Formats: sequence, C-alpha cells, structure tokens
Amino acid sequence: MGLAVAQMGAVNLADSRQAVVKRLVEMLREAAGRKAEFVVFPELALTTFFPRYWMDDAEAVERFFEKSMPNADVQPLFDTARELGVGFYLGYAELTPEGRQFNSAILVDRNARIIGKYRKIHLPGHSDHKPDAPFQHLEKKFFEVGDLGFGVWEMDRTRIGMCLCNDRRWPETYRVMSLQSAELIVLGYNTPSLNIHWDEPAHLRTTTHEIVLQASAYQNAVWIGAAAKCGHEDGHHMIGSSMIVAPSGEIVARASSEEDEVITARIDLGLGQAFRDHVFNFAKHRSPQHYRLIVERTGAGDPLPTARPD
Ligand code: CDV
Repeated sequence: MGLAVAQMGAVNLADSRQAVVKRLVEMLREAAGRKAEFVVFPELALTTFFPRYWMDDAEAVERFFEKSMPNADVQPLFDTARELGVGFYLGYAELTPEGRQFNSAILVDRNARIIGKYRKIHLPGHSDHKPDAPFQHLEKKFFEVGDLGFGVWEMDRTRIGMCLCNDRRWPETYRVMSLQSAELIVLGYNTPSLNIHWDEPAHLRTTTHEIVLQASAYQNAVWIGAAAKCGHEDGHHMIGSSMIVAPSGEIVARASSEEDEVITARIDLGLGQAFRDHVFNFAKHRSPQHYRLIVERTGAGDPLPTARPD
C-alpha cells in the first residue's frame, strides 16, 4: 500500500478555511503523484489549535466547529480525492445536529465516501480558565469524551483503525484495535512543545512521541501513520516529527521540517502478519484472565492479594 502522511505547518487564527483546504488539496495531489493511495492529515486540521484560547462555547462553535461533513469549504478536498482515487483521514472539530461537540476524525475511501468516524477518547488538558498559564489547553471544556470506541474499518482489503493525538500515549488505544486485526493505525496530533502543567523539558515532547509510536507499532504488529500540525501558530510552538512506523518499531519515513510536508512509504502489510504469526500471536500467547485490572480499575490502587510462593 502507498501511504502518505501530510504534515501541516502552522494554521494561524487569521487563516480562512478555504486557504487551509487549498493547502490540503495541494498535499493530496503531491501524495497521489508519489503513488500514495491513502493520506493521513492532522488533528483539528482545518483551524488553528483553538483549545489554547479561553472563550465561551458559543464563540468556539461559531468559529471553529464543522456543522456538517463535508461542507462547502471542505468539498474541494473530497472532490480531489475522488478525482485522484485517493482515500484520507482528516481530523476536525465536530458539532452534531444535537449540539454535541467532539474532537473527531473521519476515514474517507477512494470514492470520497466517509466510511468511518472516530471521536477522541483521551482528552488532555483542563476545563477551567488558567489566567496565569502561557496558554490554555481546553480540550476538556470544548469536547465530550468520544462515544464511538476504537473502531477498525476495512478499506481496499486493509484494516485501518483511527485515534487522535493524546490517544497515542495510551497502550489500550492500540490493543483494542489490534484485537480487531487492525493492520494500520492512523492519527493526527497537535503537541505543544511547552507543557503548561509542569516544567517538562521541551525535547521530551518529541522523545515520548517517538517512543510511544515505535513501541506501540511493535507490540501490536501494526503500521502507524502519524501527522502533526506544527511550527509556530501565532507564536505558539508545536512539535513536528510526523512519521510512518513499521510493525518492527522502525521509523521508515519522517518529516524533516515544521512546514507543510508530505512523507511517503510503500508499506508491506505482510510484515505485520509475520509478527502476528509468531511473537505476537495473540490467540496463542495472550492470557486475558490476568489482565482484568485493566478494565476493572481506572486509577492505580493497592496491590492485589497474590498466592504465596511455595
Ligand atoms: N492535542 C493533544 O492531545 N495534545 C497532547 C498534549 C497536551 C500532551 C498530546 O498528547 O500531544
């Protein structure tokens, strides 16, 4: 399969949806020219990373949420995908007809049909105003926890799962999808290089990003395509390092800029199968009876009573 990850440089507050979609269309064309059949775009790809700004929900909805998908602004992306026969993953802020707000991603096939939707489950940040912080991270204010679970869809005989940004740090995300035989997991992210909650060294933001993608690809025998929105959005810096990771845990393609940049790889789905047949043959080696705490507990608690060793 020809896989492309389309990293985006900054989207500033002043940028219109039409201008952003034009950039996405250009990258879709570049990816198709490099024989990609599927393109991964970032989280909240159509706007600036607006959870960094304090505002009321009505203003956020008016300025940053999509009331339907596709809509007139985004239609050129769908039209180009159909023309080129390329599928894509796209993250955006979703307002449902009932007025619910989610941080969502869609899976669009090569005929430009939406065949899957994911709503972000692991929402980071806070819901209160932090006037002393250098910026806000209001995902817990602007979005509900996703209600669709971690789905896997078959597209062109490839099983694809989706998640979003902070989800990539949690092992449960990948395992739930690999237990549905996912072969490729795709995600978009907006990762500020500054942590407003503690004095985290900036380089760790990229180091932890690499570690989770490489370890998770290997432990779940999946390919991962991860697309950043990065660079300085109105002065707020976010990490780049968009990448394609093999089931061996190796990084096979990586963005080198913090601008719009398309990276591609021909991914061999048979490589994942080799790991699934041997070291990670789940049916043969997993022991779920010993994993019960994972679904029974949320926070860490006391050790369980264990059998005495003889
Ligand atoms: N948009 C995100 O989910 N960002 C988080 C930050 C806050 C750590 C991330 O995991 O990259």
